[in-house]
Amino acid sequence: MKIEIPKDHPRAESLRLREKLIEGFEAGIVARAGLIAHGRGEAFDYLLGEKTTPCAKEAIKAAVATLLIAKRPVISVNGNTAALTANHIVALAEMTNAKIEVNLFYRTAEREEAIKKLLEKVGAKKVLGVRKDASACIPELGSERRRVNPQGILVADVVLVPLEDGDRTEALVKMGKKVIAIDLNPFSRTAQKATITIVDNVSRAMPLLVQVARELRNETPEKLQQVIQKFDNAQNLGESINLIKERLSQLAVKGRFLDLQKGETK
Ligand code: PTJ
Repeated sequence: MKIEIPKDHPRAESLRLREKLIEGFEAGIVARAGLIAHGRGEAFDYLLGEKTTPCAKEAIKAAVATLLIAKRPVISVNGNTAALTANHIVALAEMTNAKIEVNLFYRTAEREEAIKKLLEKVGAKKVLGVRKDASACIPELGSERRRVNPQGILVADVVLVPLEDGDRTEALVKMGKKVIAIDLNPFSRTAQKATITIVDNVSRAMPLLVQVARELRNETPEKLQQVIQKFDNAQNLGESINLIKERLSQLAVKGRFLDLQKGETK
């Protein structure tokens, strides 16, 4: 059943994302657990104010510089990310010369194919990681995420992992790769273990990554290195956590709750 979301509904955007995920689930793209994972993300998004924070913007800039400087960048795609932002995955891959690889925790041949088809429909020329194409293995990883393409994630120097579970991030970092994670939960293992963590909703972060890639793509490698060197992931994560802490303190002040929802934080 598809519902009509009133444009003036105070939570219209959040409802629209839910509908996208439900449609993705019905189309065989999103895993059942993906709907639950989105709920956890929503809770953190609520605490962050449901907008891209200044520290997320900084992380996005460092992430783009890292992707542009990479020799073998790969964007790893799971069910939720495909359902929420397929066209931006393709645009970012084009802009940064990255490969696109399907990598699923709840891997089935049907879901791999459905995600590949969706990405191709929005312009992807090549999608790695489907069926026998994922013939290599990430060492020390038990889950289905260990299956990777020998010319893709296995040999990548930079991997963008929007919406992830922590094991693989840790394993990829151990293999010497730079991992860029997008995760609304700054406390998650993924967020804590990644090289660069973008604490934002993938539905907002992906279009911004594309926009910043358009801005930075003609910069010199020296300038891109400067952007990367200026960025400190631990400090940036700390800032996201502090932001949540401050918002919670403000929310606890009587009468401020609705003002904060409108974004009036002063
Ligand atoms: O498509 P598959 O088979 O690879 O499965 C994907 C899921 C998401 C089910 C799988 O990776 C999983 O179980 O993930 P976790 O361990 O629940 O972690 C998901 C993380 O993403 C959590 O920390 C959430 O807070 C965060 N998250 C959820 N929705 C969003 C998000 N972060 C950014 N944007 C979102 N929209």
